[in-house]
Amino acid sequence: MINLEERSQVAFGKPLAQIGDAQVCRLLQDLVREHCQTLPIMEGKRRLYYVSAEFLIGRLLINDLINLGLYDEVREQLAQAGHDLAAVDDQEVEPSLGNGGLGRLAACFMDSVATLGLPGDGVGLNYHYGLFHQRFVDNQQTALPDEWLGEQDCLEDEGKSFEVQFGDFSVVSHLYSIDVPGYHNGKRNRLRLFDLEGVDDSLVPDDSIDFDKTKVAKNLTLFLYPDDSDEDGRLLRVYQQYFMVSNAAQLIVSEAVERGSNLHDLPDYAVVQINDTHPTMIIPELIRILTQEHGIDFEEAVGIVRHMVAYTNHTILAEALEKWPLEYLAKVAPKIAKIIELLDQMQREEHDDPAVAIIKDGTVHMAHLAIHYGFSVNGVAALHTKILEETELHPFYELYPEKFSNKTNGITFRRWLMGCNPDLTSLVDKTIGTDWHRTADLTPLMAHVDDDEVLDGLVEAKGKAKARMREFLLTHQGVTVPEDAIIDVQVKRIHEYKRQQMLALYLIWKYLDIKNGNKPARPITVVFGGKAAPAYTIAQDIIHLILTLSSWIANDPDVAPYLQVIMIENYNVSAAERVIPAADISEQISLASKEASGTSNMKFMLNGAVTLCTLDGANVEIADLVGEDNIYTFGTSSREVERLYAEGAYDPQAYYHKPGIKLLVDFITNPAFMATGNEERLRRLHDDMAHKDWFMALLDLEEYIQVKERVYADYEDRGAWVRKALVNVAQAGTFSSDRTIAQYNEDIWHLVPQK
Ligand code: GPQ
Repeated sequence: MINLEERSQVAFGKPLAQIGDAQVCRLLQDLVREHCQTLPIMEGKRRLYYVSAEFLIGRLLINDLINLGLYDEVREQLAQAGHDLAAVDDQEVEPSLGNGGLGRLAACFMDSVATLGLPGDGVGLNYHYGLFHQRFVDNQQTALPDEWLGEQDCLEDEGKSFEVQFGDFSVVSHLYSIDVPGYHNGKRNRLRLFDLEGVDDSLVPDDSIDFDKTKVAKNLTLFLYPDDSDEDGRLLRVYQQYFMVSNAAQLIVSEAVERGSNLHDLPDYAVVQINDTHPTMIIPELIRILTQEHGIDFEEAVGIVRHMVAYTNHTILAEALEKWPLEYLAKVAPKIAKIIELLDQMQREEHDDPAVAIIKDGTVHMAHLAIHYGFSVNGVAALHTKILEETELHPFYELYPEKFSNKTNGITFRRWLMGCNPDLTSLVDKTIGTDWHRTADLTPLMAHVDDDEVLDGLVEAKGKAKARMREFLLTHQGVTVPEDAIIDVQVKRIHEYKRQQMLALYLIWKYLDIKNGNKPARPITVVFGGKAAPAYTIAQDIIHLILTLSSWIANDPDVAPYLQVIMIENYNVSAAERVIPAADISEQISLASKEASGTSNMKFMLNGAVTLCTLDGANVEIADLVGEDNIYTFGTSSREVERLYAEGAYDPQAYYHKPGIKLLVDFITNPAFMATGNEERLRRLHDDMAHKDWFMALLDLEEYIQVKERVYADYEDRGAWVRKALVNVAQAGTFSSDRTIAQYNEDIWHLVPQK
C-alpha cells in the first residue's frame, strides 16, 4: 500500500537508501499527514471540548504511525533500506506544550478519546515557545527558549478567527489544529490551538526566556506559562487564560449553532471538561455570550452553563490552587469580573458560608467558582479524591456530594508501551496474543509468571531497552553507563514535595558506605531528570546538589565504579521514552498526600520496573494490584502527614540532630564538597532541610535508606526479581487511559461513540 521508495524518488530524486534520517522523517510526516486528512472527523450531536492550558504531546510521528496502522509496514520498508525508525524519530522536534503530568495527561486523554471513537477535541493555545529548554552550566540549570515551530510543524490552518475583547483593547485569534487519529478506527479528532494574530516572535531573545511581558497584544501566545514571580507575569497569565476560554467558548457556541442548537439546549450539544482551574473563566464567558450576545436571561444562562462544565482537580497544594485578585480580572476582562461578582452574590444567597465563598477579601477562588457552577468535580486517584472529599474540599462535598467522583488517571499504551518499547511489545504479543492492543488487558501474563521462557524474554527485552538508553545518554550527554548496572530512576518536575532531595541524601549515605568498604554487588546507576520552575529557588538548589554530587562521585575512584549519578539534561517526553523502558526501579517517593496521582509511576510499571514508593496518589492502587511481594512501600501515611500539618507537630530539628541524619545533611556544607559547587545554593538548601523541611524529607529518610538497601539486595535474586517485574506488567492494564476515558464518558460526558 505505501511505497516509501517511490516517495523518496518523487520528493528527493534519490533512492530511499540514499537519503538521510531528516529526509526520511519528512517523508513520513507527509505520509502521516496525507493519511490523517483522508479520515473523517468524528461526528456527534453532543461533543466534548477538553479545554486545557497544556497539551504535552511530545513527538507525533511514531504514535501516529501506530494509530494509523502504518507502523509495521513503515518499519519494515525502512529496515530494508538500512534505516532505523528510532533514529528517524530523533529528527522530529518535540512540541513541549506543557509542564509535566497535567499536560501529558491531556495528551494521553486526546489519544484515548479518539481511540474510543468519541467525538471530542482538545482546545488550548498555540505557544510559539514550549516549556523552556534546560541546559546545565556550572552544575546549575539555565533556561533557553524552546523553539518548536518550523517548516515541519504539524499544524493545519483551520481558517477560523474570533475577536477577543480585553479591558482596553481587543485582539483577533487564529485557529490551528493537529490531527488526533484514533487507534485503528479510521477516524480522527483534533487538538485545536488558538494563536494570536500578529504575535511578534522578535520579542524573544535567542539566549534567554526573559521578554517584555507588558506588550500583551504582541506576546500573548509566545510562551507557555511565563514566569509568574512578578506582577507582569501573573497578569499575562490571566490574559492568556481569558484569551483561551473566550476563543473556546465562541468556538463551542458557533459549532453548536451549526449543528442545530437554539442555545437554550446547549448542554445537549457540548460538554466542557476543564483541566484544573486554568480554564475556569469559561463559565462566566459562556454566560456572557449567552446573555449579552444572544439575549438569554441571566438566570437561564447560568442554568445552561451549570449543565455543561465539569472540573478536574489535580492538586491539594495550596500554592497551586489558583486565586486571582478581582482587580486583575477587572483589568483583563471587566465583563467577566462583573459576572463573577453576580455569581458570587447568587451563591451567597444560597449558602452563607465563608468557607465556600467565591470571592474572599477581593480574591477570586477559581476552584470554588468551578465547583459551584459546574456539574462535576473529580479527583485523579482514589486517595486524592478521598482527601478532597474528606478534607480539602469537604464543605463543598457536604453541599454537593453527587457532583464528586474519582477518575484515576491513565496513560496511553500506544505511546508508553507499543511506541517506546518494541521489544517488550513483541514479547507480550508472542505470549498472550494481541487482544490487549484493544482491551489493554495484560492479566493473561499472570499465567506466565513461572514460565522461564517468558521470564528470559523479559530480561532480554529489558536488556535491549537498557542498550537504547545507554546509547541515548552517550550521544545526548556523553556519559557511559556500565552494561550490568541496576537502573534506578526518578524523573519528574523538580519539586520539594516530590523529594528528589531525599534521594540525594540517600546517595550521600551510599557514597559514604562504599567509602567505608561496603561494595555493592553490581554497579548502581541512579538517573534523575526534570526541570525546575525558573522562579523556584529551592528546586534550583536541589538540581545543583544532584549535579554537584554527580561530579563528586564520578571523580572519586573508590566509589565511581560502583555508584553513578546521572541527571538528564532537558528531560522531556522524548527522553522519557528512552529512559522509562530501561528502568529497574521506579522512584515514587513524594510525601504522602501530596502527589495527586502521578502518571510516570504507571509508565514504569507497564514497562516492567518495580516501584519503590510512599502510599501516595495512584501508588496506593498499584500496591493493591500487584500485592506486597511485588512493590516496596515505606514512609509516613497520608493520614499521619495530615495530622502533623494540622497540629504543626513536625519538627525537622528533632530529625536533623539524629547522628545518622546529621552526618548526611551536613555533608552538603562540608568545605571540601562545597568548594566544588556554589556555596550559596548548597548552604541555603542545607539550612532549609535542617530548619524548615516543609515536605518532611528527614521524617522518612531512615526508613527510605533501609528499604533501598533491601531493594538492591533483592535485585540480586534475579529469578525472583524478574517475576516481580512481570507481575507489574501484567497488572498495569487498569492504568490504560482508555479505561479512564471510558469512565469519564460513562459518568460525566455521555457521548455516543462512533462505530
Ligand atoms: N499536576 Cl495542579 C501538574 O502536573 N501540574 C499542575 O499544575 C497540577 C498538577 C499533576 C499532579 O501533580 C500529578 O500528581 C498528576 O498525576 C497530574 O497532574 C495529572 O493529574
